[in-house]
Amino acid sequence: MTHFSLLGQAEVFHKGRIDLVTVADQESESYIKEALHAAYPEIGFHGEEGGGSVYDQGRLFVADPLDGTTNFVHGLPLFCVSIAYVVDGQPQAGVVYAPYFDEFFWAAKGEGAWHDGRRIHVSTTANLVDAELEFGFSCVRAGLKPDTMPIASDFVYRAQCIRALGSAALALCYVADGRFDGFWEYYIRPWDWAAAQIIIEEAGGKLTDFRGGPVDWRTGRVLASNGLLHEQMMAVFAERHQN
Ligand code: LIP
Repeated sequence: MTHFSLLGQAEVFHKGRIDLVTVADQESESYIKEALHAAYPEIGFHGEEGGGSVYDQGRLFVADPLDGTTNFVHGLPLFCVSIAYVVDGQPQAGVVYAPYFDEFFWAAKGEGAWHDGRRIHVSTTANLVDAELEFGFSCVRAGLKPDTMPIASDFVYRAQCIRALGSAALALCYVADGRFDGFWEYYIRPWDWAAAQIIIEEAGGKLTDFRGGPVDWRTGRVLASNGLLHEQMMAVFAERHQN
């Protein structure tokens, strides 16, 4: 297993009260942006640290240079780099790499989803009561207070268990390879889910908004599952979002 001397000792700045950025985020994004620009100068770039053009127009690379920054700062090894190639808001290819575990996930449209050279598939869990679900708290950073906790309490009594790992891109890849059965989050940004969307879809799962439609990248309501559980999870949201 790789040793990271930076893990837990990162140089940290605050983007907001609880929104952290480290030198590692910044250097990783500069490196990714420059390398992609050198190879594909005609393709735009949309990154967490430098922002960029809107998500749903033209050809873009969409990157989170360090997803799970708070984990990284606290010395938890659950973090990753996530890069998607997106055309008019539709992810065509995605890569997610978790350096501490040296795990590499990728997918491209029509070519399947892969984890370290092995084809991956979503789980076959068909009932919520047997499902392990993941969620996150992006809404807190955004200064919003949507139904995250009420929904979490709805799921905790219906699923086998719920978890909040702190790296959405990684957790979504865990849905793709069957470690998790489902995922939801309010106000999650495209760099957190774009690469994972194509990985989940190519693994046989679904990534939509809470009603089963395409995710609106501005509001970022993301529901992902193995497909079999999608209707059951949507029903839980429907109960809370009746109006
Ligand atoms: C974070 C995530 C986490 C989510 C956070 C945030 P960052 O990304 O992936 O799971 O809940 O709000 O978006 O800031 O570490 O790249």
